[in-house]
Order: sequence, then C-alpha cells, then structure tokens
Amino acid sequence: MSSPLKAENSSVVSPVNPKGPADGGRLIVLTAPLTEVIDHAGYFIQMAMASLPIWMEGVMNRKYPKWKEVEHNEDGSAKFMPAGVRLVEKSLSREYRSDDLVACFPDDLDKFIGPRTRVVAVSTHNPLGVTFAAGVYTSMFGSSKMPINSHYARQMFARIKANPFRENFKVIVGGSGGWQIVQTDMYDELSVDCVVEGRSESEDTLELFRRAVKGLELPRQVDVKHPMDREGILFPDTRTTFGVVEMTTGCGRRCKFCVPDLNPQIDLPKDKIMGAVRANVRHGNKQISLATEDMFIWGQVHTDTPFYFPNREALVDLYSDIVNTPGVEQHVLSHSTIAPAVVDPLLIKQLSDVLLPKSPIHFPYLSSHPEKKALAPLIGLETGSVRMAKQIMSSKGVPFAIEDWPSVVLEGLRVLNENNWFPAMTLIVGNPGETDEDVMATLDLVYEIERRGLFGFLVPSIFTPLHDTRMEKERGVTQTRQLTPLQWQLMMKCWKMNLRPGQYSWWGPLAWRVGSLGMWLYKLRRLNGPNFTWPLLMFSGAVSEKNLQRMGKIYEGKPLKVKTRRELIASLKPRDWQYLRADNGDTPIDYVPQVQSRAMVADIA
Ligand code: B12
Ligand code: SF4
Repeated sequence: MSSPLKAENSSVVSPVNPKGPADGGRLIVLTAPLTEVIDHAGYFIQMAMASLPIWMEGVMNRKYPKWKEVEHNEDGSAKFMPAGVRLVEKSLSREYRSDDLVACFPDDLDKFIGPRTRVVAVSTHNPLGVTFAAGVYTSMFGSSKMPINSHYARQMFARIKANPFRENFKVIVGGSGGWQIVQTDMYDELSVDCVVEGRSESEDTLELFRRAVKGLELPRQVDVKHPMDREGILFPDTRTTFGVVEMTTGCGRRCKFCVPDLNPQIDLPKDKIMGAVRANVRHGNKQISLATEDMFIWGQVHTDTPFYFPNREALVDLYSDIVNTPGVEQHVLSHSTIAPAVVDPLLIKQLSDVLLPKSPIHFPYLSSHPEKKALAPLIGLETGSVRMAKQIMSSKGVPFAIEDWPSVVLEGLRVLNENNWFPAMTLIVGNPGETDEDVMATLDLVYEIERRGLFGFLVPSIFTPLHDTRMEKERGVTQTRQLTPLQWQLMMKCWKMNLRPGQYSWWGPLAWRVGSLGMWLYKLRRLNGPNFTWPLLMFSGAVSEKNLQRMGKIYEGKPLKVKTRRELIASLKPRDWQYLRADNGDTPIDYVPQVQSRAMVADIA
C-alpha cells in the first residue's frame, strides 16, 4: 500500500509496509475495535461511543482528550483487551504456541499480519450499532446515523481488508455483536469470511481455526455449542478491558427478547473468578467488573433454593474478597435484576457496605455516602404495562407475580436508592403489538418514580428483534418517525428525569435543554416528524408540563396504586416462604393474621 487508506467517514489509516513484519507475522492475530477496547474512563465512555453519531466525536475528544491512548506490552501487543478476545486467546492457546498468537490494537495490525498469518480473528460487541439503544440515539440525531463505535469498527475492518497479505488469511469474527454482520450481510464490504456465534471454548471453534490455518474454505456463519458446565468455561490470565471477569452465564428469567438467557444458567467457581481477578491486578489493572446478566443468581444456581432467592452469604463473601484483593482500587457492577432487592433488602445493604468504598461512581446530588459514592448496575425495567410484561417477560419479577411488576420496580428502586444504588434502567419502546394504553402504563410508572423522588437513570430504546431470541421474527417500530406522540413523550420524559440532578456538569441539564431546542429548529423536527414536537418542548422546558397537559398535548400520568414490600411478600406462594430471611422483616408468618384481621375490621365496618 503506498497511498493512505481513507476509511469511511473520516480518519486516515497510515500506510502499510508491503513486506510485512520482519518475523513473517503471527499465525493468528486477534483484535477488536479501538472503541471496544478502551477502558480508562469507565463504562460510560464505551456506552456513549456506542450511542453517539460519529459527527459528535468532537464532544468525546474534548471530554476525554486522551481516550485513544492505549498501553502496549514490550512486543507491541495489547496490554489490555476485552474479555472476549482474552478468552479466544486462551482457548487457542490449548492448541497453538504462544508465539503463534497475538492480541493487538487495530492500529498495530500491520505490525503482526505478515505472509505467515492465516487467521485474523476479530471480537466485537456492537460493530454496526444496530442493537437497542445504540441505534436509536444515532438515528434520532440524524444525518450520519453511524455511531462512533461503528465508525471505528469499520475502520478496523477496512485496515484488515487493505492488508497486502489479505489473500493469505481468513477473517473470523465472533463476540456478542457478530450477528449484526450476518443480518446486514456485510461480509464482503467488511471483508469477513466467517462469523462465529457462540463461545471460543467450543471444540467446534477450534475445528474452525484448524480449517482456517490449513487455508480451507470456511462456512459464512457457524453456531458453536456453549459449554454446559462450569468446567467448560475458561478464564483470562491477562488483563481485560474494565477488568471484566465472568461471574455467570445465562439468567433463567426467560424474557423473550433476551440473547444471554439462551445460554445455560451457570455460576462460575469462586476460585477461578479470583484467579482472573488476581491475573488482572498482576498485569496492571486496578479495576474489576464481574460480567453477569444477573449478579444475584451467583451462588444459587442448581441448589435446593430457587435461584431468585439470592444466596446472601455467598455474594457478600465473593464481592468482599474481590474488593479486598490487594491492587483492586475500583470495582463496578454490571447487570442485575430488581426483584432480589425486594426479596432481600439486607443483602443490598451489606453489599453497599462492601462495595461503595471501591466504587468510582459519584452522584453528588443523590448519594448519602460521605464521599458521595454510588453503585449503578444496569437493570431492565422494559415496560410498566402489565399486559405487555406478561407477553414478553412473564418471569421478570419472580418470585413475585408479573401482575405486581410496577410495585416490584418501585419497591426495589426504593430499597436500592436507600442504599446508594442508582441503577441505569433500560426501557423498550415500540414492542410488537404495543398499544397507547401500554405506553400510558409505562408513563404512569415513570411519573410515579418521579413523584416518589426515586432515581434510576432511565434509558429508553426502540425494540430491536435480536438474533436467535424468541422475538427474532417480530417487528416493532423501525424508525424514529414511526413513534407515536406517547412513545416520544416516554422517551423524552425519561431523559428529562435523567437530567434532573445534573450529574454530568459538562453536559449540564440547561445546556441540553437549550441545545435540544436549537437542534429541533435546525433539523430534528424534519427528521423525527410532527409527533416529536410537543414531547421535545416538554423536554426542553420551553412549555411547562402542567401547561402541556392542560393543552392536551401530552399525557398526564395517573398515580399508581402499588403494593408495599409487606404486601408483596404476603403475595408470595406459601411454598416460597421458607426461603425468606426473617431479618428483613415483613415475614408472612406474622403478617398473614394481620391481613385477616384488617380485612375482618373492614368487613365489620
Ligand atoms: C461487560 C459488558 C459491557 C461493558 C464492557 C464491554 C467491553 N468492551 O468489554 C460495557 C458496559 C462498556 C458494555 C457496553 C455495551 N454493551 Co455490553 N455487555 C457486557 C456484558 C455484561 C459482558 C461482556 C463480556 O465481556 N462477557 C464475557 C466475554 C468472555 O464474553 P464474550 O465477549 O461474549 O466472548 C465470548 C464469545 O462471544 C466468544 N467470542 C468473543 N469474541 C470472539 C471472537 C472470535 C473470533 C470467536 C471465534 C469467538 C469469540 O468467545 C467468548 C467466550 O469464550 C454482556 C453480557 C454478557 N454476559 O455477555 C453485555 C452485552 C454484550 N452488551 C450489550 C450491549 C447492547 C451493549 C451496548 C450496545 C449498550 C449501550 N447501548 O451502550 C454497549 C456497546 C459498547 C460498545 N463499545 O459498542 C448486549 C449485546 C447485544 C448485542 N450486541 O446483540 C449484551 C449481550 C447485554 C445484553 N444483556 O443484552 N457492555
Ligand atoms: S432478566 Fe435480563 S438477562 Fe434475564 S432473561 Fe430477562 S432480559 Fe435476559
């Protein structure tokens, strides 16, 4: 290559040495998009890169001027890589020598790809930004719909495609975002030979690499088996992005739109988790995050107790050992569900005592912690409509009945907030078959959250039928223009509430609101259509919500009648009582007679 390669939409990729590296390159080269590798500014930076369009990259550059700076090992390989890359590396090291393998940053690919290279293996989370939340915000902002992350992913693929030795090697893509390439049929454009869906530990994956190393043809797409037990899962022994170490696979609540729930429910052994934590520290990581769909199932998988009654002692013991590992300075939570906070509030308190001192998250306006620290797991709220919840996630709130979902959310959020947990909560807008009544029910719940002074960072996203899920073939809203006034109100109300306490001083609520009006005048009204107008005015504060309600321009949320924890506990099936912890109070044994006597008093009156 003599001339620099211009990747779509922007930056210039530097020229490549046509002879390749002096040692002939590595047999198998592993990489991931730069925006999925970086980890020095917390989870938020990656989530923002996934959601903001490329033309807003300047905002990120100003906020994080050093975001592109990465650390190298002496041989030029990457000092840290997403956990997915590390596990592919570990899986392959069962068969290949360490000097056959390398994991490198995308900008260093040409230092490792040479005439000897037979496979370039890419791990990616979200290469095209067509997943929930990521897609919707970029499409709202318009003209260039390409998220920053997707831009960098394409740039990486362009570099691989332009490599002078491209004919000699196969490009195999894996990771949770591989399906996006399959579904958009971007194989040729991105120069991908094969997309693997499933885990690298699988024997099928090894077989695929064997074929690629021999130069044999590969199928375009391969589904490989997930290990069925704890022993089948490998652990990283070097540094991972954000210090991600897996804690569980699968979930068990069976939401129809969910991908990870399709995997077997496994909680991974503590000694292996701790080994990976120590390996991260040894390789210079100061932060750890346990990857899970629901942290609360750990220690309670395939025991005599149903997984939705958390194992308090096991969880507190695991997290204590992690944050007390010498060298671990920061710990962040990944995903959880909310019902366990109602089931065992004391667990939440004990975990707060253990985890808050090492949390890098500060919510100065919300936290009662002396240093204003907070915990912010990602929790799915999804809908406030019981009708919709029954259809798409009937077990989301177990052990509580799905009819009580709004009460579980409110009560759970109360317990969490009291203990300085301020979760990011996802909502799905535009579910297939969603009616105005469903959206109103969700708005009622959102207004109730506001009325009660509770805080969750509400992240609404448009329904995306994810590959392989039981809703794969269903279609909801596909473009922001199709959103109804109520759906827009829900989106904008969530964001208005998120900006309430003004946590991001650099984005400042006022700037957002004034900016949003400007953007609307400039292009959003054309892009998002007339249904967007009043909700946007509500968001901007240009007209008060009361006035908009009076004018009939927005829906006025109705107060919800909700159950207290005591009432929720009383509603459990008697066979579940044995799993409740008495020290949380509200146990049915002393409660049931009160219900009866109150009911009797009411009857007599
Ligand atoms: C930690 C995490 C994050 C972190 C850190 C991510 C990182 N770069 O390290 C943060 C918070 C930043 C994040 C952000 C986002 N995430 Co995320 N995240 C996770 C989580 C909890 C764990 C990921 C992980 O490291 N797992 C452990 C590793 C080992 O698993 P793995 O990567 O899947 O790798 C295995 C296989 O996929 C395979 N494999 C991986 N790579 C390769 C490569 C080859 C060649 C082969 C053969 C195999 C292979 O082998 C590995 C096992 O051996 C998952 C849920 C989950 N349990 O997986 C969600 C998850 C992956 N995220 C998800 C989403 C939607 C997002 C966001 C888009 C959310 C948003 N709107 O902001 C962003 C996108 C970020 C971006 N850069 O674009 C979805 C993915 C949905 C999809 N793509 O279809 C998931 C599944 C969550 C969910 N419940 O839906 N995420
Ligand atoms: S609770 Fe979350 S992880 Fe579990 S099945 Fe539902 S969406 Fe998936």
